[in-house]
Amino acid sequence: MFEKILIANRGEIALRVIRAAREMGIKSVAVHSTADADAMHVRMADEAICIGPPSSTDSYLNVASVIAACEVTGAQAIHPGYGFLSENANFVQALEDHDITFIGPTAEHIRIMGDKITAKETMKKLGVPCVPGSDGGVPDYETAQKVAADIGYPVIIKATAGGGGRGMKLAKSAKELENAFRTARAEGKSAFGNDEVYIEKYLGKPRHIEVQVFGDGKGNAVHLAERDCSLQRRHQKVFEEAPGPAIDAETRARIGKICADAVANINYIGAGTIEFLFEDGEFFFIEMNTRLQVEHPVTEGIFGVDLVREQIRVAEGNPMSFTQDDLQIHGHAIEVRINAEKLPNFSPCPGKITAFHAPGGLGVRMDSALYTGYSIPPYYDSLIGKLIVHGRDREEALARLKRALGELIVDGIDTTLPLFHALLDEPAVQTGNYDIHWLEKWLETNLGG
Ligand code: MV4
Repeated sequence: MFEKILIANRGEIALRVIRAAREMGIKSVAVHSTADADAMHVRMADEAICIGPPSSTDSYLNVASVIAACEVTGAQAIHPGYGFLSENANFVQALEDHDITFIGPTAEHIRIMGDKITAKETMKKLGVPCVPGSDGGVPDYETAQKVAADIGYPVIIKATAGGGGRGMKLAKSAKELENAFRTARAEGKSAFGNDEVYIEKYLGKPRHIEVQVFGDGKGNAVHLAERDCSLQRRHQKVFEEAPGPAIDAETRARIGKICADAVANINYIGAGTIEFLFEDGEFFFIEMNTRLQVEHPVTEGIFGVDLVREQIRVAEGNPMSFTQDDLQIHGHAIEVRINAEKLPNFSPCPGKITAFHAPGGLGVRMDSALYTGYSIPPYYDSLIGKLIVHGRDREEALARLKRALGELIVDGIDTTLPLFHALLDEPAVQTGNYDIHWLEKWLETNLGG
């Protein structure tokens, strides 16, 4: 059992991990940059240690500093949260060399899923349905022409080192292919130092459906249903819900089992998310995330489980505390991400919080590291809180969300709060009838941003 763990992160996710650790009787160590000396995670942890200057590269992303903090404080394990070092295979490998446990998957699994071609090949072999496309990398434009003609237009060219929407180019017809192919390559090269690309059939109006999986690293794994995260802007999710309004129980059980079996097969350990595009009743694998995700609370809401506690348990070598049969869905959960951004352009809006009040009451959870008097530093991402609601059904969850949004007070800065009041009045949001392009089209019509 761990006595002390270090959290290599900041903000609401650092609090999330500290809370789970405290409930388990585990001491927590916060790390922080000089810009975060007054941050809530520093106050809430049992110990805190400064690891560098404001820039993430020199602090939260600095492997040597994080490891040194672990050695100085005697923490036995590191929880990476999301972002920062959470999917960095070299970091995980370095921890092994220092006998520090990484609370997350192995370096090997992170590496496999980080390379999108290898991830897709692996998933295909494991029986997970994938988007039709090239078998592996496409070495040159001549091959690209053959592959694209074979699949049929439109096609999308993706950088193997990309992901999350980076390094993708659409070719609607053969005359757009050369430019798309060369641009995707160049972007892969400059952004990730890897110019390998692959080609897929382009799906025009899919939903983003992601299946939560969890493994014990010993060949046992479960799924915790899916989240619909289709409401995104520039590949940033803004509204997520579970279960997916377009997925019926039979479909859920079928894709869930495929995903759980796949990760059991590779002895996956910890939390993972298998991302799909879902169109016309069919699932197409696109990527796997080997971390706990921002939107994990909606899954926790409908299953009543603590995913961070489970991550810590399996990292200690314990079994998961539930089996697939123990996992039953109760009701519906929705999360909205509140950012320190000014509408209509979503421009970052750091500054001093003159008043903060979190909503409460039945079925309401607010994960935020804000407090009245706190100054949001300009160096990190703009997420300032996640409001998560749970109801007996989707309708109740929506009504609760509207009520809770009305209680939230964040004074002193601009936030994306007004966006959610407007979205909740939209029939498409009320009925769950949206795809991955709905939000951007809506923003264009309604905000002109
Ligand atoms: C696609 C696609 C259409 N067809 N792949 C964007 C993020 C990355 N995870 C995958 N992405 C896409 N891949 C094929 N074959 C459309 C997208 C996409 C998207 C996916 C999920 C959520 C929002 C999106 C917004 C634009 C494009």
